[in-house]
Amino acid sequence: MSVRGGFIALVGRPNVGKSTLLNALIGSRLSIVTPKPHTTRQRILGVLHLEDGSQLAFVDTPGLHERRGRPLNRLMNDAARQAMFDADVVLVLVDASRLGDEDDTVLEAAFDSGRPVVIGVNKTDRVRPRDALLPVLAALGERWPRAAAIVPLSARRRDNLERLVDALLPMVPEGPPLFPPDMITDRDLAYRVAEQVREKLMVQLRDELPYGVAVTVERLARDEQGRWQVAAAIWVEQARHKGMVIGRGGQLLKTVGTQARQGLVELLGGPVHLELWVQERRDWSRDQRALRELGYSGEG
Ligand SMILES: Nc1nc2c(ncn2[C@@H]2O[C@H](COP(=O)(O)OP(=O)(O)OP(=O)(O)O)[C@@H](O)[C@H]2O)c(=O)[nH]1
Ligand SMILES: [Mg+2]
Repeated sequence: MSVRGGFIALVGRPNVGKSTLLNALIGSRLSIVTPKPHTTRQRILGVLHLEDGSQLAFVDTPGLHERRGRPLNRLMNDAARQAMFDADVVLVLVDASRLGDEDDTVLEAAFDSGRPVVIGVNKTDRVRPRDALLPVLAALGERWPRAAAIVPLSARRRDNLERLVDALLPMVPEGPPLFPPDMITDRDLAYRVAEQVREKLMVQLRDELPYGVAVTVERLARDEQGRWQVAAAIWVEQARHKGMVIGRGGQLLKTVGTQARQGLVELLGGPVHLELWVQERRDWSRDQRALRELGYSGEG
């Protein structure tokens, strides 16, 4: 059998489970996941190595959305659109329990890219009774006859992922390996550390605040005892947001620190000392220069 390799853009409206699916496919918590929409801000690669040496490189992207205005939102949409153009196959993920107009917008954009499109129908575990899934799949098939495949699945339960991989593999080109055998992502440790902290912040913060925080890693090193020394800055858009991140008596930041440290012990594979502080960078999500300096460069 021939060895294959290619890129699969994982796109969909916010919150459908793209990052959960990436992590489930690769078997590692590469991309952060929260119950809130707009969690992923930049693309991240996850390489699936198959037994015969074939490689499927999945590109998780920010949820495509209509929310315009802030340059950060534009960067997020651009990252998702660019990933489609760079891919061999576009995998559009939808939520089986909540299909809507926003999915149509994403599917239209996916077909416009000219790439073959596979529709992944996620969160099937939420559909009750189970038979109720059949009309959903039939309606999708009727509305999008150009889809190369429609695969029901549950990323959370890892249901039907083999069938998804079986559908995608023949759609990528034959050829020599694209990545070294031990490479599973293109993002470095500092990026993943910052994202780990942002994940816990997003979960803890209320209202609009989760969308106005950024995290940068200022120190990431191992001391002589083999303990990781991590220091990270949390950036807010307004001075008054500082207190909201810190919380009454420092409680919120403390909770974030405890949870992030636990995540980092798993990620870094050893004891971690974590230091966090909060700084203001006024209106950073609307400011091109600030976006660049906080790591949100044009290449998304
Ligand atoms: N019940 C159920 N929940 C799921 C499934 N997959 C993901 N979720 C949940 O859906 C929520 C959003 O998941 P994410 O993976 O962050 O979604 P996303 O599409 O990456 O979201 P954005 O990055 O914001 O665009 C989380 O609470 C997940 O646990 C699934 O198969 N079943
Ligand atoms: Mg995501």
